[in-house]
Amino acid sequence: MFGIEFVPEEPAVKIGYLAKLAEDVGFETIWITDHYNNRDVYTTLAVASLLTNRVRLGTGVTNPYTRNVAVTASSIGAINELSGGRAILGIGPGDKATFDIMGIEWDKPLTRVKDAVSAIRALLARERVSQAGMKGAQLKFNPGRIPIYLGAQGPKMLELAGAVADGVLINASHPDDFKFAVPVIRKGAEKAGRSPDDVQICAYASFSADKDRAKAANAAKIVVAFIAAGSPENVLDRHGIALEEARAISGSIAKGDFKSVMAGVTPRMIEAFSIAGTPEDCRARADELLKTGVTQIVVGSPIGPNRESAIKLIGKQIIGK
Ligand code: F42
Repeated sequence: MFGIEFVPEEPAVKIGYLAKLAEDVGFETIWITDHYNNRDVYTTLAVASLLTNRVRLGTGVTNPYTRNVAVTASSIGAINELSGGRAILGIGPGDKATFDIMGIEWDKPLTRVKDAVSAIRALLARERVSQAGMKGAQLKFNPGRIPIYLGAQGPKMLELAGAVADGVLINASHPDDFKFAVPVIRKGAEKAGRSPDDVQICAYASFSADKDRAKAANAAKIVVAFIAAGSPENVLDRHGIALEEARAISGSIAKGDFKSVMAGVTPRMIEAFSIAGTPEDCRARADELLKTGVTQIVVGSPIGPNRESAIKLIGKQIIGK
């Protein structure tokens, strides 16, 4: 099964148009990212809801710091109503760098996400909620059933996802990352007395497809550079990437020297941190991921050197195969 990520860096109507295109070519879920400096995630989901008929639509992912959880329950409930029951709530600890700029303290992210999921589930069930700092909050409308997915990377967050979520969105593209993550999620589910098969596992991957392999790889470079620069040492080790190579890219990003950033991205980094290549290459990688226990491949930025033709190409030659 395939999903696709859109970043609301463009007007909601444009994303809605792309969401419809993605639906028409066979994608099953549309995920919209949430960062305060882009367009609002729920406005974008509302437009995408009205322009599509079948796809599921999710926040990919929101967080409990920039939005009060009662407001989140109300917002995703409204999207569920508008879309005829197609909403999914994706929630994670959020992006520390943007919180620092907003003056928001990132205290106890694991605990915060755990409490948020529990409170949102109760709110969506129309209970009166006195947890996660609330004092008797209750929705005045019936939002319907909404699955909750966690955005997770670290082992404790992955285990929590296994214990409490309907699914997990993992920012990774390589089978080795899932060989690590899937057993942790399954252990979390088993410890909580759930069936591990009840947790959907989504590879939220940097993806770039084109008939020309070199063009596809080149389009992925800038996204891969940021992933390499932000990866912890154990993840770099897992993929045989030297810490100095990744640090050199971070240094070039900090200086705004994008020529050096691009020059610093190695073929091994592209292999580790993206699914990039011809439709056949991408399909082969998708099949490898599905074998590790992944249930959904989320096609993330850049999608391809030319986004619209890449969406059509992926529909025809990757999803359709
Ligand atoms: N972030 C956004 O802000 N917007 C997005 O649109 C977005 C999309 C997205 C999609 C998929 C995905 O996987 C991640 C995405 N993210 C997005 C990033 C996400 O919000 C997180 O930043 C990212 O997933 C990293 O989170 P993590 O799973 O690595 O969790 C962090 C908090 C971590 O350090 N986890 C540790 C772990 O092992 O899992 C545990 C830390 C811990 O235990 N902390 C204790 C606690 O109680 O929280 C406190 C410890 C202490 O000493 O205080």
